[in-house]
Amino acid sequence: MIQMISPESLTVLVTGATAGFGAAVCRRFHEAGAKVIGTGRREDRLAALKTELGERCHTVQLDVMDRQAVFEVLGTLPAPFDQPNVCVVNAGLALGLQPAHEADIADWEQMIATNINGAVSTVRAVLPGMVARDEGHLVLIGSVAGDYPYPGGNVYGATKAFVKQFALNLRADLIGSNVRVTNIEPGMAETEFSMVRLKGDQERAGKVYEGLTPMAAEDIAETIFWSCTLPRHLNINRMQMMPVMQAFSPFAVKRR
Ligand code: NDP
Ligand code: 8X3
Repeated sequence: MIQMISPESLTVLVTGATAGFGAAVCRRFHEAGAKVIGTGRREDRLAALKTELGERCHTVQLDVMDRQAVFEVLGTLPAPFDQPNVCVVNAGLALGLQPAHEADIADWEQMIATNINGAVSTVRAVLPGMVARDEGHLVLIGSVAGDYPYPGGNVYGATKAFVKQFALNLRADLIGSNVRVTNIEPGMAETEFSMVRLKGDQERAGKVYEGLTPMAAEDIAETIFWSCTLPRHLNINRMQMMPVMQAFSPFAVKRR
């Protein structure tokens, strides 16, 4: 029988824990006995998570776009939360679906600041401790949008392509240590993602998932939980996930 890692031995730091995947990841690990650290910008959501999960949960407000805050907050976590051995680099967003020539450059900059700079800062802040302790697992949240182009995916997809290559390059650097790195690459999952992307337009956001069964945040959380509790000698490099009702299109060809 394979020897799974005991969840009680895990201290799981999650960025973007106030909604969607991040909140579900906190709940999944916590129910299995892990300690969790939930971060995000919305304080009321963090307070609710702390109330729900109690003693084995620490929450702290953190905007991952603020590099100094990332290093300060993650460098001063209180005991017994100060040595995370799992970090789920999840905070992220898509903004807009306009074609590149009509997109808002401020949206592009915010996606880059969050999905790329935020991920890079988070990893750089937690990684030295993991390497020094010779134990840890970085789980980055990429996307199928980092592999497959689609109309309106422009900068969002490019940020997730960065995340994928960053994760793979981290593996290359960390060979010889016991620090694992996994890039989880989901397709359509119903969270607040589309509400954020479509700037609060509930009707359009609802239509994204109309007539199909999308993945749920809990599906992603379960996969992350599984990869993080696998025996220590195993590393899931990349994991691409889609609902059964999503697949690929043929190339678009415009005829005149
Ligand atoms: P949600 O909108 O439900 O959650 C996003 C989370 O990210 C929130 O907790 C939000 O917290 C946090 N966040 C956003 N910006 C920042 C910031 N600057 N600093 C800190 N936290 C931030 O979306 P999902 O759960 O779906 O998305 C989670 C990740 O999964 C993202 O990286 C997304 O790109 C990716 N993804 C989502 C897919 C989907 O279909 N849902 C598919 C593939 C990937 P707050 O606003 O409180 O700061
Ligand atoms: C989000 C998944 O398919 O909406 O990363 O781009 S998709």
